[in-house]
Amino acid sequence: MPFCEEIPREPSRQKQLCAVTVSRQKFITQSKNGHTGVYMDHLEKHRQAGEIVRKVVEESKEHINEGVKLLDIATFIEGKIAEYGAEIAFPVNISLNEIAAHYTPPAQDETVVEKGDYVTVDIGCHIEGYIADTAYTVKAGEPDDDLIMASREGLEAALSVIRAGITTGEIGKAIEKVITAHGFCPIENLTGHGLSQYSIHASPSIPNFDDGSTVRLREGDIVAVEPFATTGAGKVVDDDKVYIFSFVAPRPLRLEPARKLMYHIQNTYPQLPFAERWVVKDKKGEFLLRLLLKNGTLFPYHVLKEKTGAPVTQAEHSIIVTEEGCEIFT
Ligand SMILES: [Co+2]
Repeated sequence: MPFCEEIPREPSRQKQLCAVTVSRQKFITQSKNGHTGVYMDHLEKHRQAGEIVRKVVEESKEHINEGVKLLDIATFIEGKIAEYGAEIAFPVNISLNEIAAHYTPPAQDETVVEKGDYVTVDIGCHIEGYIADTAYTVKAGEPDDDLIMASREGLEAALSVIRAGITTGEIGKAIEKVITAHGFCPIENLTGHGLSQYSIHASPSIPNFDDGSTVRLREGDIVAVEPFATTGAGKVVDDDKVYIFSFVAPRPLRLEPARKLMYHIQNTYPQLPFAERWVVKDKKGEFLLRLLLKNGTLFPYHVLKEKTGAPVTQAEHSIIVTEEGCEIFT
């Protein structure tokens, strides 16, 4: 699931960024002493999550056909994650055509896939907070086309240049080169991101074009790389609709049922994003959820659509940066 650069990071997220630095230091100290046990255990959990998400990706592809409801695809994917013994890291994003990300069907969604739709599926699962994040696009009822190949080859190009010491700007350059060679634009305000325990949007950001960034990847960094390609202008904008939220902090609420919902969310989804349909099933519930959004209890992940309404495709893998290259674990 991408990070949208125009979304400001609220304080709770900044705190999580500090945790990344801490775990990195731990890695460095421990590897110098030859005691990588604790950290390797974390990598093992990322890998386990990766293995599960890989299986879910393969099985979900067969499930995406014309006439199938987005809601059924979402239920299938989220059900499989649980069945294979992982937890959901974020609501499965199922984005059609000009929608780039952050769409997940609400409880009453009747939308069905139509022939020729670009269907972008972004899936994340975790083992004890260690996340695997991956995405793909298919064209319903049709073979993969050039726009799908552009984001996929952009991802391959990025993964082929990544190693410890590379700047994130150089990664973006590799992605941009491939996508523009296809005659398309990368989405400039969506980025890949670091993954830390129970945090899907940790530093560093991985741009999808050469933004000149001189931030360098380090051995042991865990990042999700996710190029987006479009026939449009290469920028996404917020739609009014929001179906994915995350908990920020408890706030005063007068309405008893709204307070109950707030405590339920705080207890069940204290860190990772959740879907509207996981917590409310009807209009009354939706109203309560909007109250929580308005008073700052929740952070909204707005549906992101391409500025000009042009179709978008995505490809994503999560990796561990190594001295010589990277290990793809999704
Ligand atoms: Co992601």
